[in-house]
Amino acid sequence: MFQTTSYNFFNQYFQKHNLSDNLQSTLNAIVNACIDISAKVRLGALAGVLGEAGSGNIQGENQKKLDVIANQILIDALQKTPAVAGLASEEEDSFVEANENGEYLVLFDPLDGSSNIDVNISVGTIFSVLKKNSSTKLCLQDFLQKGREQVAAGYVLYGVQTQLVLSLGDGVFGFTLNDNNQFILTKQNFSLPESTAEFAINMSNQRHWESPMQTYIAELLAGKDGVRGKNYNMRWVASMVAEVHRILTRGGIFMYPFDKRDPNKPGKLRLMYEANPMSMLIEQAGGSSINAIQNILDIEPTGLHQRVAVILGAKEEVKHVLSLHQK
Ligand code: AHM
Ligand code: MG
Repeated sequence: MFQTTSYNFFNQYFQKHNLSDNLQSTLNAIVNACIDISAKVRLGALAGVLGEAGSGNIQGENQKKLDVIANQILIDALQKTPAVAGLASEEEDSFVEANENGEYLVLFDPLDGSSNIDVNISVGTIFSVLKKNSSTKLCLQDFLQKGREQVAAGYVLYGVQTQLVLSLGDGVFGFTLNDNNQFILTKQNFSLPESTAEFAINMSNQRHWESPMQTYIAELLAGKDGVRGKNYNMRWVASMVAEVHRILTRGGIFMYPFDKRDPNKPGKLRLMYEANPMSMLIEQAGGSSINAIQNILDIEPTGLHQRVAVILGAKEEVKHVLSLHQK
């Protein structure tokens, strides 16, 4: 059972990490926006927020009403925060300016797993915080930093409970939203077992995968009778936030590999809004994360909406997937 501590997110945790006022206010803005989003998600049909927005985003995906609402809540909150120089969202065509003298950049997927909104399955907000390194006018180049450069990364999962999972580069901490809209620290230092017997992948894409991924999944499906010598269980929620939360909590490996459906897309997930923040959390919890051939956190980004193959979780499994791709 979690040992709920009596101190809350907004003071002791920040103090413990000795965070600057600017970083504190940036994180506060993100977290408060997520508390507002959580309230909308919870009410669903009662607030008239379910269903399609009737619009599409830059990536040609249909937007749900809640995608649009969550995006706007975050933009409004961040633009009002002087410490934030700019932001980039999965739902925006290009980056958005915030404050001229801001120090931080916030990148986010406002509502990940949106295909699950209308069916009442967990969704979440994923965020990544970078420092603006130049003193010149905000430009695209400011955002194109490797995942390794992230100052903070996290997500808020709107699930059975609303939980915030955050890393400032010093472990991964979990907070649960209470009835007073405060995030209370409920998990110190998530720690990922190096091995696992549980995997997550969308099997319906199997015929489109490249051969190393075909080999890997065939090995897992062969269970005790195959080369891996043990039975594996499978889960697929289709919400990366829920999937990563499960892996941080009880271990596992998650994959959205490259597939041949569209050769112009090296994966479905986005490097800057999904892969980088989740990779930082997984690495900080003792796991690893690759795009099949290299560590995701070392990828030099070339575009804000860049897609990437993602294989993350238990170290031993990820290492095995890497070795199959090196053959
Ligand atoms: P989204 O950001 O548009 O919701 O898409 C990302 C989601 C991930 O949460 C999830 O892992 C994946 O898409 C599910 O894809 P699929 O529908 O192909 O199973
Ligand atoms: Mg997403």
